[in-house]
Amino acid sequence: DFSCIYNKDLLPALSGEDTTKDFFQELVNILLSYVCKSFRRSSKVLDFHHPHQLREGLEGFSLELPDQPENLEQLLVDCRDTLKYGVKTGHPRFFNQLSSGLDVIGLAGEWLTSTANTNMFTYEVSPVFILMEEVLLRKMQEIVGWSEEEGDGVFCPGGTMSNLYSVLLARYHFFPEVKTKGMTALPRLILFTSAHSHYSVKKSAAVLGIGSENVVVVKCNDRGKMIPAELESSIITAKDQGCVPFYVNATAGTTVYGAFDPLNAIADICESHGLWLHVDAAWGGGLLMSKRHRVKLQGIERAWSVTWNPHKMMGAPLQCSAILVKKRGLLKDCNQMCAEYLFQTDKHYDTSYDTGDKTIQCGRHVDVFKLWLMWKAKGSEGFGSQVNKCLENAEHLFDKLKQRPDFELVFKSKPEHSNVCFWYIPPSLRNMPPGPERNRRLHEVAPKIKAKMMEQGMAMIGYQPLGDKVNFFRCVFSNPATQTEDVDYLLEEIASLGHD
Ligand code: ABU
Repeated sequence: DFSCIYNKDLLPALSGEDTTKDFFQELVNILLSYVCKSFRRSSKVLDFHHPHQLREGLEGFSLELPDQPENLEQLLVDCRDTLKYGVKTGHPRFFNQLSSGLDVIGLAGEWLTSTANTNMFTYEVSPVFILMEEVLLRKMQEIVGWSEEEGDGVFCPGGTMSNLYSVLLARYHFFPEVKTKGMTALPRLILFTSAHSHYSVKKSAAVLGIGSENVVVVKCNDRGKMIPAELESSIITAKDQGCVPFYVNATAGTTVYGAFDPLNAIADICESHGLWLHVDAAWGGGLLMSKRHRVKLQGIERAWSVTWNPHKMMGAPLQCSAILVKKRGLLKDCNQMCAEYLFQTDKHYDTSYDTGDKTIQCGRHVDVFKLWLMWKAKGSEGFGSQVNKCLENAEHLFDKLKQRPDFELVFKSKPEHSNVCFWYIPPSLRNMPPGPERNRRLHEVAPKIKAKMMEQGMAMIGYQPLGDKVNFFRCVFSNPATQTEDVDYLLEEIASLGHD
């Protein structure tokens, strides 16, 4: 019973050691119980409440901050409630996001990371983690296919930041004067990305002062892949207009369709026009770990930079995202500010390991330890099997959908990644001819089913419209806990919630 014990009784209080151990023991019990529940199919994925309900406080769970300290018993109750009203993203029936799953070793790594509570900017405060980052980046560069003489990189907070780095570095590579003189010293720059690519490319252009209107959106085929001929003609048009193309983003695993752009054809165009090629493999990068599927990223070795998020397909706990850069030294030249209070050059060790000055952050979270530990636990081959299993689940879903008259696939070909996109067609729409009225009604189906599904809490899946396609479900698999029985369950759940 911790009802008479307070924060002041824990370490660093004198004789606080036993109380601290007891408190942590209790907390670990709460966390372990949550971990076990996350894998149990009989438990809910979520216990949904509207924001105003949670804000007002549920069953004594108050978000308000007190003036006087509360006892540790209350804090443990708060910890339990925080997990209770959250979403179990490790549940085998959570299909909502590209990042899902609860990797036990990864979680252990995250716990250790928080315990160490250090900063990735200098070797002097993070000696082991800095070297682990170097080892991981080298391994990932090798898997991408770069030579030993090439390659640099950092782990940063998510794929959007990784993509932002790529635009920043490309601009600096061609126009180093931008670092001191700013955009006024530069011509009108243009970058290219496909219609199915992630919105972070446009966001990067906006953040970096290039302007989102200077991002040319290249057409895709029906499958969501960039059409190389369209890219080439867009580049020529931009040049004819007096603009300066400098950067092309190709996507390896688009967010919604899971499509892979034809990297070699795009690399040929970039080479002939002298443009920086970035490959956004935030989602698809994990397939490089699979002997069976890595062929889908053929040509990635020709990229100048690569985004790869191990927190997606490799199941590392959030966050874990790398920007890999082929040209060594560029990150440092582009971002270095030489703050003397932190990056002294007269330290007694090799200060090239003070990697913080390569980044656009100052303080940087340790994102590497959990991935390093997972890699030790699974080996590269273990990651490969994990990826294969997720894609097998996607194929199972695809096969089931093909057989069922109450569902319709958004595209008929086999999924390349683990994304499967489909509509549920309620009985009232099944015999309706295609046209605006059917589209209007079909557009309302997925949000209604999802709302009911969230209220019931037994599964979770995302939906979106895309181009001329009205709202459809996107099921993605990145959780190794998911089995084909969960896929079958999902279809039955959608059909029963959506039946009118
Ligand atoms: N950064 C893309 C993540 C999107 C998703 O999980 O659906």
